[in-house]
Amino acid sequence: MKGLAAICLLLLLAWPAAAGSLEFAVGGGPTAVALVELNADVDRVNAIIRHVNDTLALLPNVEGQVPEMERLGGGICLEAAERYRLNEWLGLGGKLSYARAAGEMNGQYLSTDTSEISKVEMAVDLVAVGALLDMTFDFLDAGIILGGELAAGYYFVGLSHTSLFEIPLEYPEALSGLPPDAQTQYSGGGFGLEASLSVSIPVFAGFSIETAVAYRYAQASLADGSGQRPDLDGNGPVDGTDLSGITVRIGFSLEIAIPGANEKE
Ligand SMILES: [Ca+2]
Repeated sequence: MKGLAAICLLLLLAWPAAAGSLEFAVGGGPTAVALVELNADVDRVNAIIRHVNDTLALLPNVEGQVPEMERLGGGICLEAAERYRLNEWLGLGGKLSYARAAGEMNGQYLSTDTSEISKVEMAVDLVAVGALLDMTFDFLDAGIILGGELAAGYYFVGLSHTSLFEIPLEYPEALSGLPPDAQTQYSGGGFGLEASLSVSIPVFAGFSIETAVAYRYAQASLADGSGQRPDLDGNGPVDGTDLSGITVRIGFSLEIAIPGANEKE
């Protein structure tokens, strides 16, 4: 972090002397988000569902099976960047990114004697918005351009969690440790780093199509209005929210020469 800040400062000091242009870039694509601890909760929720399903399947007066919860982690990421091109090789700027990962499950059991319905539902929706400073560098121009990017900044995270676990009265024993009924919003965030490799294909002067693979390392901490951390399974709150993962993105960039600055090339 400190090293990157020092480099950014040096580049800023060099800024007035440099020839340049402005670059705008937008892109998007699939992203994987680790969410290790939340997924451990999801696994335990699924273990409870399997246990309840198996137990109720043996009872003649209860019908229905509840599906397992989707694991969290696959989603989409969108981003928009604006950079100052110091020269042909180096750009410096900032970007905003938006990533979302969600999972849900719902099902029900029917008690055939009483027509009572017991609902089991869960939905988790995570949105992360990153505000990052970034540095791009092109290291090979052979018609197509190979480049890289380093970025550092803060991710703002919102997580909504709804959960309902109704167990039919016919269930043979008292069932403890059920996921808590919830309708909770968590928010928070954390610092992160991103590194990517890209391939740009110039389409016409100043306009390129770019595809990139990026790795993000970020750890966020989340809490609800009363300071409670997320707990999907009722087995204790998670310590952190691991936003790390890989994004594959495709997009385009537009480069505009700044009037008065020396022409690039
Ligand atoms: Ca938990």
